[in-house]
Amino acid sequence: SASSATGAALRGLNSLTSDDLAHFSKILPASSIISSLPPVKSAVAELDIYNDDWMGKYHGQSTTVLKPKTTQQVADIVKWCNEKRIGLVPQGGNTGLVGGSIPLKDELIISLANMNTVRSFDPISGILVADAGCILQSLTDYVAPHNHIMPLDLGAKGSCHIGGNVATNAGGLRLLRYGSLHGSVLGLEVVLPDGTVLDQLSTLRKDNTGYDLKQLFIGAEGTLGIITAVSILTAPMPQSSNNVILALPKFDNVQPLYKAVKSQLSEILSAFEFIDRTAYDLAVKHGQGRALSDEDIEGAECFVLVETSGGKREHDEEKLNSLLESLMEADEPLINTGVLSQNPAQFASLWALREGVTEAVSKEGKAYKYDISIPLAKFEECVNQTREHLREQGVLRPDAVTHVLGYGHVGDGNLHLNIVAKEYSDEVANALEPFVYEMVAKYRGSVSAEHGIGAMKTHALSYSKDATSIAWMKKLKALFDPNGIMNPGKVLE
Ligand code: FAD
Ligand code: 2HG
Ligand code: ZN
Repeated sequence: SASSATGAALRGLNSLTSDDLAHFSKILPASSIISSLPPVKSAVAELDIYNDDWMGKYHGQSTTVLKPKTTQQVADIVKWCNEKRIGLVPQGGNTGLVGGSIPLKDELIISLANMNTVRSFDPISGILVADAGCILQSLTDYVAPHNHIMPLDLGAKGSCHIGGNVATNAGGLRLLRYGSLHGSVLGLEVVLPDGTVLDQLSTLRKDNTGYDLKQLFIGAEGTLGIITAVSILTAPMPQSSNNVILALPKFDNVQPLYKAVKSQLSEILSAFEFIDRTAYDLAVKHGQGRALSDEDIEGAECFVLVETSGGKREHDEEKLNSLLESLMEADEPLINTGVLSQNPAQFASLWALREGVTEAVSKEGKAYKYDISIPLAKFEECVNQTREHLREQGVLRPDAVTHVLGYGHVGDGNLHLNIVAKEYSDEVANALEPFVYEMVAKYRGSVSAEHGIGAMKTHALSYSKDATSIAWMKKLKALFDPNGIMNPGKVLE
């Protein structure tokens, strides 16, 4: 059960005491400590922001949040925690969707929010070195005047930290074009569980000097160390960007459409994102982007957002227009219509329809989120099978599950299966699991495409990873963190 898993993860760890607080007060100024314990006893209500996750699904009981400003302060805190066997949770923007950033019980929260300075930027190479607590949007704003963009983009950009992005190996909306963080992150600075600082903050594109240790921390979700700085390759800003929303009469057209779009747009294709009709309707209902006209959405079963980014406006528009023409003029058109953005406001509005689904779902109710990799051909089947299964289980009803929807990153084979309920309840959870994980395993898919394992899926890891892999993950964890203080109970049980 969940509580026995929590018990096992926290075994041998100690709760914070006033002695610990007194020690932290020597490392940090009072303004960087939020605690309900004496001698600090500060704004206790403020603790909730750090104890509750973005979805309102996970709730910790931490008594204390520390907000260091320097790597040395992080190192001093971690060293103490290791000696005193105090569990700690690194926290970035707290936008994670798998409960990884929230303590299981009363572990110490270390927020990176005050480590938010850009350390360097080279406009020639595009290499940016920044503190882990820099907000993704602020880094985008920082490199923009130098005609560069961040290699990743996601709906949480206004709150998530670059350190959190790296810790979760966030995918997002640009992965199709710029690849994963395993490629674009060039270096990391990490405070290891014993308080040692691992300085791998390289700014080299090429560096084959043995084991690439930094890769271990990308996607480790704070279980192997605290990332304090990131060196990342940014991309030249495209000179021209366009987007279009395509309305499809049926899901079966998505695959041939993807093939046609890839071959015709070729090097200027920068995103190919999918939302089903339920996702679209929820986005519109909750004011994410402007609704398309009734005529444009008539008979549409799902939608695809295509973005192009290139070097020359006329060239890109010509390609996009001839793509649309060829799609519409085919004997059996793959699309009903295409709505092309005509100006920056429309460009943003079309994106909002896709990017805003998560926000819309959270306004509609309580979300169960399954972030899965499965063959593209199975996207619709998975959503429909889940809905059918919930109907059979008797939970598809106005006071339980209200919506089952699918959207995601087609090019990456990543479906976001969301189930919206009135409340989080055991009844709904038991109807969903292990059903969803068994479905994913049947397709040899992944139970986590991009959001991570966190606290949500530790028990589900074995659906996607074999016993040998999990055993080696555990050995690595024990090697780095023999006392199990670093984000206990996350990723591994
Ligand atoms: P947090 O939520 O604070 O933490 C996430 C995990 O990383 C936790 O386990 C935490 O302990 C660890 N962590 C945080 N900072 C550090 C650090 N400095 N060192 C070590 N460990 C650390 N995810 C995607 O992959 N693609 C998307 O498209 C996407 N879209 C989203 C849209 C919305 C509206 C929301 C709310 C979330 C979305 N997410 C997406 C999920 C989430 O935003 C990402 O996982 C993000 O990268 C988390 O960053 P954060 O700073 O908020 O981390
Ligand atoms: C997205 O692609 C995010 O919009 C969030 O990864 C998905 O909320 C979700 O399930
Ligand atoms: Zn996503």
